[in-house]
Amino acid sequence: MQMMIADQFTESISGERTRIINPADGKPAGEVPKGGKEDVDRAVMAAGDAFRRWSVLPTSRRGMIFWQSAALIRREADRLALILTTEQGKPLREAKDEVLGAAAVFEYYAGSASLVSAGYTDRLPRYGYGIIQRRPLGVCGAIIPWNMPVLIAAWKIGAALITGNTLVLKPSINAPMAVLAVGEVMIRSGLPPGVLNIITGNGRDAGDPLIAHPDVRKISFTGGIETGEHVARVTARTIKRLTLELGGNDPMIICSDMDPAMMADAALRLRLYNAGQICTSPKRIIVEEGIYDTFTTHLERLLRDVTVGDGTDPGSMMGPLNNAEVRRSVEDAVQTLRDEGATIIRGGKNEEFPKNGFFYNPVLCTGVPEDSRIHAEEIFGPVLPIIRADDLDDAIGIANDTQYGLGASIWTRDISAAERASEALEAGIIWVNQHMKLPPEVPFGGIKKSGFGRENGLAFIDAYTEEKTILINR
Ligand code: TXE
Repeated sequence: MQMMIADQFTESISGERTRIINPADGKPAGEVPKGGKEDVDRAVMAAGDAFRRWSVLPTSRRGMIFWQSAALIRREADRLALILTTEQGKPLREAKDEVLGAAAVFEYYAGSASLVSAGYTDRLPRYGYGIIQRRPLGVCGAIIPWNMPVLIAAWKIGAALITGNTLVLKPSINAPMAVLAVGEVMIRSGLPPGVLNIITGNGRDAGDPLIAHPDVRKISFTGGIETGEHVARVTARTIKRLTLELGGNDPMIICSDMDPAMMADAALRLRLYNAGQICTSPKRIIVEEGIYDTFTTHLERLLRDVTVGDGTDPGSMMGPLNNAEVRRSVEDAVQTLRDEGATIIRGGKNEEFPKNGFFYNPVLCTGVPEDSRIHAEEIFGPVLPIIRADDLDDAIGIANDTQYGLGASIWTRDISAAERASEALEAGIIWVNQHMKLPPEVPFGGIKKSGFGRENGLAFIDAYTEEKTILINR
């Protein structure tokens, strides 16, 4: 796989390449150029050149390229999903969901094209009149993680490009190939050279030069809190705009008026999706006293039958974790829960995994103490900690006791309980009787240490344009 820069496809200046590992067997899944500062400089320059032409195109023309890209992504969804599974690990079914989700995001931005350039005029009797235009920012930068690379890339590409900006995007070195393949589809759909530039490389060599670059006007970052703090410090030096999405520790509150068997099934499916490696995965399951015992009994039974295996095997409900580091952090978190006195129940049918894969059987933790460390730190993997709550107020208190504030869900048939929780829960998005649903029509982003700024919805217009006022004296 090649980088995408002005001349469309190119190798890194150093000529070095990085091997991408298949998390199911530890074998090479492909290789990509190892990008560095010189490549970032070249990409930013190409994006600056392209900006002059791209930013003055009618938005409907930009929209056409997104319609066309979405159609091609849908047509080639199986091919793209296979690339994603072999580098990221998720089951093909989920990879295809993600690829089709990216197509839906491009369709949303194509359809939103007419909203983008709408400025307004104002008659000001003492001053003449004012023309208030919405202008794109210029060259933008995006940095994305490995967990949902295609979908997160689509959010950032869609918003930046439809508003007339050009983009330098750096995917994670743990899953860059499907994003490159989407970029290539966009080129085939008529995207002019230099509008989207994809630099593959690690955070230090390729990420740092991008966030520090003086000609980049905005960074949209999705990743961990520690890296996010670093990005905030570095971008402040050049006064860049910044959007940060730094993960979540989402509570899923289940009230005692719900059917425990149905809820156990929902909790399991949601939490094991993408092997739990999703920012909005329900990471703390808070269950009201009345159904706690029956809920956990059902969950334990369901967990035993979970099939973990290679994502390309249609029988696998869950794939491996993406890399050794994330598996180590999940193992550490489970050990901490054990030390705190929680009961650890191992699920999963399989015990024998390929030696070099990053497999990890799902875990159920009951009897989680209220002051457990899980409230402080998100567990980025297939662990279901079940926390007992006396009543709804107690559940809301536990839910809010975290530095994160990305998403939260409340499951009940009682509309006043749903309303009370929706008001009191501290998160950027609240779901009632659902979780993890992120249609591109609604804004997405967190509060507290989950970050700031919003993606999608109509928020993208403010995030990627700025107003310019022209005041005319008659
Ligand atoms: O994240 P990083 P990683 C959490 C999750 C996970 C942990 C670490 O808990 O276990 O973060 O994951 C780039 N300058 N989330 O290591 O390091 C990096 O190359 C510029 C939650 O993947 O934050 C990658 O492209 N860029 C999260 C991106 O930042 C730098 C999803 C994210 O990497 C950089 C993923 C630097 N100095 C992980 N250093 C969520 N929001 O859901 C790294 N990068």
